[in-house]
Amino acid sequence: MHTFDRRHFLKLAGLAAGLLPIATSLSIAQERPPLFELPKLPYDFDALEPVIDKKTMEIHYGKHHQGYVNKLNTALKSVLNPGSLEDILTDLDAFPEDIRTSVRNNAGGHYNHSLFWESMSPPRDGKPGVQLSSAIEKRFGDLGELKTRFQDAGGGLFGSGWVWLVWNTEEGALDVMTTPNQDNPLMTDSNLRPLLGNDCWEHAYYLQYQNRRADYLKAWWELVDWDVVGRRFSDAALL
Ligand code: MN3
Repeated sequence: MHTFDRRHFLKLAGLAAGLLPIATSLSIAQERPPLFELPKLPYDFDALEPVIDKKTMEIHYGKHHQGYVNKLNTALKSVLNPGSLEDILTDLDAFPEDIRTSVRNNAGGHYNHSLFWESMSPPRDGKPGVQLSSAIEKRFGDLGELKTRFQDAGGGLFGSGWVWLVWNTEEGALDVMTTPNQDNPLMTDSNLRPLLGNDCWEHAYYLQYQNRRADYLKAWWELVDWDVVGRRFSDAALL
């Protein structure tokens, strides 16, 4: 047994308990408090107006994000120790096939939206700090070019998904990328650290912008909290 990764062993043990008719083991998993909870929104529902309207925020946070959290907890109900959200996202193959898709979609949805809310603050024309600006200039030339690439990538994404600014730890460089559905960069490549992401699902903008995703992507920069993005950059780049 010492050759097992501890977390994998606990997962397997939890699943075995969930499959066997052992009341005590089952009740532990079923009666524990929720593994994951909706994080508190760091501002009021109307705080992001006029860029994102109050009704969109109420539904997006209260219905969509809450839905991902609830479904994630349900999917993991028979897993005793799934680890942190990051652990889950970077090791999806550790979960059995019958729950893997649900874990992927809902853990991704919970992670992406948590990062998304924290990336925004009431409209103000903020700017990246010195170190992040330097990395942006090195990779994109200037902030305007980063914004253009980010908007083009998000606008060109077919169907639902996310557009990201990431730090590649191996290359020591920033990049812009998209992911489908509720996937995120952590799932794509272990070298990638998401610094900023924008939600390109229609539920993020349709009430206010209808089919004009490009207008939403362009207006959204006013909300970006560059202090938060800068701290993520410092952590990811080990500055
Ligand atoms: Mn969303």
